[in-house]
Formats: sequence, C-alpha cells, structure tokens
Amino acid sequence: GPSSCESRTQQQVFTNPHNFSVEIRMNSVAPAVSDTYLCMAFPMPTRDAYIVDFIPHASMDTVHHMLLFGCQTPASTRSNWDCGSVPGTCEDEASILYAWARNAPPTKLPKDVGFKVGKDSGMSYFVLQIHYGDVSAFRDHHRDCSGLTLKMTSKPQPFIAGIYLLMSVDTIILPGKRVTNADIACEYTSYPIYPFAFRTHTHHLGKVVSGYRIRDGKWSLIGRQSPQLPQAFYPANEELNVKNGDTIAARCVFTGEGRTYKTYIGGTSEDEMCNFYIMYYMDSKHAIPYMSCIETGSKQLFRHIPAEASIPIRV
Ligand code: IYT
Ligand code: CU
Ligand code: CU
Repeated sequence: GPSSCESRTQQQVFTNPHNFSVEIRMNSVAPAVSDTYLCMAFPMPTRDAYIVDFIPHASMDTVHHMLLFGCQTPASTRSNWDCGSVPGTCEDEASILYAWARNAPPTKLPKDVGFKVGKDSGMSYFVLQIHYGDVSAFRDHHRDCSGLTLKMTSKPQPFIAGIYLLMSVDTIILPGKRVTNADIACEYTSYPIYPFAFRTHTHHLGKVVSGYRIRDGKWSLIGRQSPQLPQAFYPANEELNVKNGDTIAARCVFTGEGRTYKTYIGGTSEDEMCNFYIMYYMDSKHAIPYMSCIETGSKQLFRHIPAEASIPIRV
C-alpha cells in the first residue's frame, strides 16, 4: 500500500558476472517513540565476496545513525527487533563494517580494497542497526526503509579491509572530577596495516578521543575527534602504516563535571565507553579482518603523548 516502502526489486542485483549489489534495508518500520534502536539481520552471500562500496539511504529527518555489523549469530531471529539494550545486535562478537551518522561525510573504501564476507570469513549475517532519533516525522503514518546498498564483487581484491578496535574496559570517572583520561596501548605484532579511516565512540562525558602510532618513540596521529560530533568513520590523518614492533595507542578524555555518581564502562547512557576504531587495509595474502586492544597504557609511555590529545574539541 501507499504507507509501505518495501522494495519490489530483488535483494541481489547482478550488474555483470562478478559484480552485484545487496540491499540492506529496514522492512517498512514506523518506530513509535524517539530514540528507538531497531536491528535487522540479513544472510551474507554464501560464497566469498568483497564489499567494495557502501551507499547509504537514510531519511535525514528521522535517522540519527546507522551501523552495519558482521557476525555469526544475530541476537534475534525476528524480522526486526528492538536492539537498544538487550538483546542487542549479535549473540557472539560483532564486528563493525560501516557507520553512517547525520551530517558526517560518508566513508569511501580506497581502490582495490574490499571487506571480505561470506561463510569462511567467520561471519554469516549482516546486522543493520538504525537509531531513530526524532520520530515526530512518523505522525503522518509513513514507513521507513532506510539502510544501505552494498556494492559487492566475487573477484578477490588485492587488499582486505579490517577493523582494529582499541577500548577501555576499566575506566572509572569520579563525580565532579574535571579530567579523567582513559589510556589504551598495545604492541603491534603482525603484517603491516594501512589505516585510512577512524571512528571514536564515548557516551556523554567524552570530550576528545585520539589515536596514534608510536614508532621509535615518535607519536604520529592517526585521528582525533570529538565523540560528541557524528560518530562516523572520518578519514585518517596522514598516510602512515603500522608494522611489527610499533605500538598503537589511544586516549579518551572524560569529564565528571555535573555528575553526582561514579561512572563505569557499560552499555547504558549513564555508563561510558572509550573506543577508537581504526579502519585499515592489508595485503590480502595475510589479511586479518579484526584485531583489538584492551590493555591499559602505561603512565611512562603516556608521559610522551602529544598535548593535542588532552585539548577538548569544542562542538
Ligand atoms: C564496552 C565497549 O566499549 N563496547 C563498545 C566496543 C565494542 C564494539 C563491538 C565491543 C565489542 C564489539 O563487538 I562492534 I565486544 C561498543 O559497544 N561500541 C558501540 C557499538 O556497539 C558499536 C559503538 O557505537 O562504538
Ligand atoms: Cu544515533
Ligand atoms: Cu557505547
């Protein structure tokens, strides 16, 4: 009917024998309350395939952000579900593939770079999460089919895209305390990666999040952003690689001003998170699609962090 936006086209459209596109869209939803998080799962192509481009389709008046994850087991078998808190997006560990946020530029993958998906990538489903911010635009009873088109190819790509996630698991922010830093660092011990985009994530108390490569004692910026700005993937600072023996480090700066209780790392908006995501590419010969670092950085190491990492970004 007129209030439905279900696509009548097939979910997979071939443009030539190798290239096809996959539609990842909400199925005519109409969230009733503001700040609803809806998730939907889509089986991945069975055979190996590479995502080479993401084309967002989002209603600017209602969609606050969209995230695309890959995982083995979605948190629900329903056609769509509320994934604000429980049951969340996935049963197992999810890996983030794409982020769209209102008023942020879209992420482009460099040429010859693709995210590998399909059964032997260890992921069987895409899970699309959409945060509907202001739902007043739904008073006219229209339905929403926001989401993305994935441009895919079955042709092996020279470089594989991946995500390196730095996250703090033990930060505590004391009420009223002006500054708390969450410092994370790990030695990098694998084949070279080439960061090309980064994303920061905290909740309300985060002021600035910065990520660095440390080589021979020299700190080089990968990216720095206010987590209060749209949490999309932004282009990385400069062309640099990370190789065996380097250290990857990140700092989140929080303030406890205005809080009357201790804030811990956790899933609700009263909790906090400290995340720095690096999107990189890697030679496909020895590609690792997902890495993470949860080690607390040493005081000694962080004595040398550039001053910019502690300067809040005004928003
Ligand atoms: C405790 C925490 O910091 N959670 C983050 C990072 C995280 C992301 C993924 C942890 C795991 C994941 O599988 I993907 I385990 C967190 O939840 N970040 C949110 C979203 O979940 C992605 C964010 O917006 O960055
Ligand atoms: Cu949002
Ligand atoms: Cu969070």
